[in-house]
Amino acid sequence: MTEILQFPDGFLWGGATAANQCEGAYNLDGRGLANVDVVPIGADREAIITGQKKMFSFEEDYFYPAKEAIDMYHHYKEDIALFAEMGFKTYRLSVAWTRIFPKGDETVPNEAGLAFYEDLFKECLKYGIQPLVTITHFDCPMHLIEEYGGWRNRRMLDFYEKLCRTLFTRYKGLVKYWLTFNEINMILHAPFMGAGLCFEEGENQEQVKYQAAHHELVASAMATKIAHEIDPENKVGCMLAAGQYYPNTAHPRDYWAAMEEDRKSYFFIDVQARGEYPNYAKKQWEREGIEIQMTAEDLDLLKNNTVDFVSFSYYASRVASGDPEVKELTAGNVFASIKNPYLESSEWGWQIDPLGLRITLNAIWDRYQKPMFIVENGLGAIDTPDENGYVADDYRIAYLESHIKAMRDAIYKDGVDLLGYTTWGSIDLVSAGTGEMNKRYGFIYVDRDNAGHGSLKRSKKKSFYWYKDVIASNGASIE
Ligand code: P53
Repeated sequence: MTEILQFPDGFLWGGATAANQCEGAYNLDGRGLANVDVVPIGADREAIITGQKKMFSFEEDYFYPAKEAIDMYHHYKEDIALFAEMGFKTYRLSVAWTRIFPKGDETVPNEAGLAFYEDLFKECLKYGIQPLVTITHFDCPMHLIEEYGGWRNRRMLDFYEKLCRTLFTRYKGLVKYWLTFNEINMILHAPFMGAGLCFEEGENQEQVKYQAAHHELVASAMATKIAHEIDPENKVGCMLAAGQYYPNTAHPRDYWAAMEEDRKSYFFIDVQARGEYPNYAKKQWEREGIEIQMTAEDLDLLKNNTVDFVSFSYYASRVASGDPEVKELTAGNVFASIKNPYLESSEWGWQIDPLGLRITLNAIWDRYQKPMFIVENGLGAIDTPDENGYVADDYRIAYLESHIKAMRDAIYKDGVDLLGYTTWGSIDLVSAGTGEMNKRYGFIYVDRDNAGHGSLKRSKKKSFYWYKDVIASNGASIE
């Protein structure tokens, strides 16, 4: 039997970005301040994004890369034209909440913000590019954090509902694919970035995180309901930072540890895709004395408004051990993982595992039987451009090629249902984890460094031409 090389008809190839990592223009046209603006590059970043160190405004001696980022706010026409040149079928982006509701609790939205995205979506559609919109990609208005404590507060449901209604109404007919919360499980690992949570001394942090998670889960179900009411054509997805855990050895306790780690993440999708809290979570809360305030209406909303598809990011698989003596962790990732001796690592210590993508696709498919969408995948690497800004990024091509093959195997050999694939950071942008600019993922190089110097000039890398062929051949150029 000859192998099929082409992806299914209508497969949505594209790329992904997030507002705070590329737009810049943090204070223009009425935009308010958000958590993602006040996270600096450098040694304190981790303590800040995890909610252990409080930084609610700009402080001296810090550099805040999101303020200007790659200034896509002023370059979006040029950037979308480059995406179109590669043949993108879809472009995943997020809206900045604070462009639309600068403080978060206003009753009337900021027209300048709404007009900006309307124009951006129309620019995409001009080229036949479907926008895939993340409603919140780690951003939360600072006012909602200072006044209400971020997602720990139930009132966030009203503010988020207002945002969603505004978006679904204004962009009806322009946007069909929506994601409610980027990497919703990030709330457990980087709670200030994930949900605007900063902890008080002596507070039960697990309790706060799971209460905030409940609010986000209900908000997500509510958004799904409203999206369907406003336009039955709308498709709403959840979004998980995925990457299956492997047991460190065949010892049963290691398998158990891997299962428990996976459940920490699948917990969220179990609720969003199946509509109910899983028993293992209820039991865990009971054991740990965690009490979540929830109403009967909340549970009804969750039950009756599950997502249309399951999207996720995949960069690496992970390893868990039940042996307290085993501690060698991989570097540079908010997800703690034991080092896997069978895998190569990126320059940031993320382990490269294309078969792990096939494994993850199968695990998610087996669990939910809902269409899936890979909305982030890619290699963060140091690029060295020549004098024309050209980068011969064969390492990136090799990474993406092996992952695309794994996807193809999952589709044709395993029968999973996959809607599309958007690579992360299709244009170089600021790293969420580290705030660096030189951790690059793009097909398009942007002249800017970690300290904010550079002309912001865009140039095409070798991978740009490679991806263009992939899309034009619907995957068949990869043998
Ligand atoms: P950066 C950690 C682990 C998995 C996904 O990450 C993560 C993170 C955060 O560091 O986040 C997603 O930029 C996220 C993007 C982010 C991308 O992965 O640290 O949705 O915003 O940029 C890559 O290399």
